[in-house]
Amino acid sequence: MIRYKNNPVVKNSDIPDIAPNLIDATSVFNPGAIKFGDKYLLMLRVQNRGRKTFFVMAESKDGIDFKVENKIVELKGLEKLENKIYHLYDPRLTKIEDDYFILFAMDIDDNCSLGLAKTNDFQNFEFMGIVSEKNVRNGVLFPEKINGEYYRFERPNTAQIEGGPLTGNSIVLAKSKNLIEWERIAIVAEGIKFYWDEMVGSSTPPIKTKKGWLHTYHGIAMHYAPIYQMGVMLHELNDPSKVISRGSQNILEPRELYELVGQVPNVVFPTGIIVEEFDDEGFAKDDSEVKIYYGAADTSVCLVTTTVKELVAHCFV
Ligand code: BMA
Repeated sequence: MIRYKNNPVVKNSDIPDIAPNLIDATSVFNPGAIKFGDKYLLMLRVQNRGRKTFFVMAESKDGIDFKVENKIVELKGLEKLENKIYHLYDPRLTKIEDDYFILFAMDIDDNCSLGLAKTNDFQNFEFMGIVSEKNVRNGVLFPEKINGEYYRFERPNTAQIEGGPLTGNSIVLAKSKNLIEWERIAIVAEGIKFYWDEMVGSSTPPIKTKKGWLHTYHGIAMHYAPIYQMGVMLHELNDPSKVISRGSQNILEPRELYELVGQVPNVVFPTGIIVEEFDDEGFAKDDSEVKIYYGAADTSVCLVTTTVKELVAHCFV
């Protein structure tokens, strides 16, 4: 994993003032990422000084220099919800056929659930609904149907960090006929006590490779103050409930100052992945560059690059 030398790629000072809600933004982190035509897009999680969260789009020609839009993303239909909405955050972007989907965490009422939205142009967004049971976070959609159904990983929030947030120690595979109602199939990964990934949750949407579905996740070491890191695992193409191999070590951990110090120290939290090259059958090419965007210390957006081949290899370390 090679950190971009001028990280962070987006920081709070890059967020334009958008009156009245976003003036002198406090932090920007955990972005969704996607290639849209010849542009790289990020859907940023931006916090204002009231610690209220907003989604703001940013675009780039090279995946490095981002221009942040001068407007807050509006999800049409969200206003019809009767629930009390506190925050929308940690968006993951997936293209399925001709549509682009945003799966994100929603702090509502007394819990966190997954929300889904759809767009075709990244200008108009349609809220599709709350699409999980209560207490679920870290949803990532597969980019294609498997045996005629949609798939995702999700992370039930069932573990309480002392003095911290409700988190979880299992990643669950679920399937759906319509993207709205989901049926859980199997636990695919659990936290491993005393090591780097005691708590776990999916990071970025799965990537189809010839070797299997490549799935990045975050692991939290809990021995003292939490340390958020990133790992990889590989799932069978026709049946992602089967894990081919899960790396035993993290592939990215807080080391640089911008990861060690900030709003929440010791955090790398990847949420966006862009693979540059796919073959004609839709498999990510072995030698293709992979860009991974992550939140650093819940304060800024950073970039690491690697290749498909290296990520796959690390599933077996
Ligand atoms: C998790 C989520 C993430 C956040 C991380 C570190 O529980 O809330 O959004 O980046 O904690 O604070």
